[in-house]
Amino acid sequence: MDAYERITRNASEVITEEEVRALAAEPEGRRAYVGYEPSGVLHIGHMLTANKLIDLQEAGFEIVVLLADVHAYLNDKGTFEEIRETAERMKRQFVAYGLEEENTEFVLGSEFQLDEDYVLDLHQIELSTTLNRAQRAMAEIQGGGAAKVSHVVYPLMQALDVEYLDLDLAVGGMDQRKVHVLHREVVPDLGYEARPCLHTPIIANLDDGVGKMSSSTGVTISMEDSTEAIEEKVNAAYCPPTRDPDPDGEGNERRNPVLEIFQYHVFPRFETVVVERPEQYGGDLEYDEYEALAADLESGELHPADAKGALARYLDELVAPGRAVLAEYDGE
Ligand code: IYR
Repeated sequence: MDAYERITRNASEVITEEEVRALAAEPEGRRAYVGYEPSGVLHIGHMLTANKLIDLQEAGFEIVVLLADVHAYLNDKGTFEEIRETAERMKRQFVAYGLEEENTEFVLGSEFQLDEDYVLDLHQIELSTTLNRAQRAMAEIQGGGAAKVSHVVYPLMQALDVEYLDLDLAVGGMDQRKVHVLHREVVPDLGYEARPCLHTPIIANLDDGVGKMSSSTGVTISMEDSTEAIEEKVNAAYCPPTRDPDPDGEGNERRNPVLEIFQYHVFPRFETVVVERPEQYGGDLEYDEYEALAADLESGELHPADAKGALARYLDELVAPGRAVLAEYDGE
């Protein structure tokens, strides 16, 4: 796999391909980041962008993880003290998940977002951005309730972070794309260069394959889950024997979340995937790539129940180190 393929594998979108190709041509020492609002427990959404950071690390990039404490505060996620404490917990789970501490720079937003230069740049963007534009950028990020002034400041700060952290690439889920596009439009007016962006997919809801899996609205997998909880959730998941359960759905409304998790979580982290089966049902199956597993599910060679058994096992392996970190906090 060449650097460009590794950097962009499993991505939903890159802006722009030409700019990302230029980075891939000389990846050593380039800096890429994802920002996260600190939350006590990592879930499968955090793990998906973290997989991309691991790809980038393998391609030679330096990785910055922004623990966006000020952003979480503006998005009404608690008091500043609570958020700070959660940030440390989140950092330890990322390290347990596989982002090596010595190769990853963890930065708190408050370390630079309260500096005079940053705040004055922020006010300049506020002057040139309409309320409507900022609100649209936040549509998929904002928590429930009426929009507050804080919610329109939030995306403008995110647009500035890329410059202040001296980054070459901004990474995020597809829910971040409007903020990243805003960044590309507004920072040139401040004399800064707009940076390329890469967006990862959002996995479908586990129980029905519709919409997006989210900790706030439905079943999700998180580092808090026990082995049994993971088995239960995966066994109850929607998994028809097809990649495309809704061929007529506009924008593919109903999807197969079990296959998506194999594609975006399991295959990027494990060289071979073994589906255990009793001899009487044909014995174990082994896969080196997602496509082969998906094809077997579609042909009937691989039964959804067996696929789910394997998925639960691999997810449990991915979650186990973070679960151990959380257990330490519980023991305190
Ligand atoms: N908006 C993100 C958090 C965030 C991301 C980046 I990239 C920043 O520069 C700042 C904040 C979220 O929804 O979690």
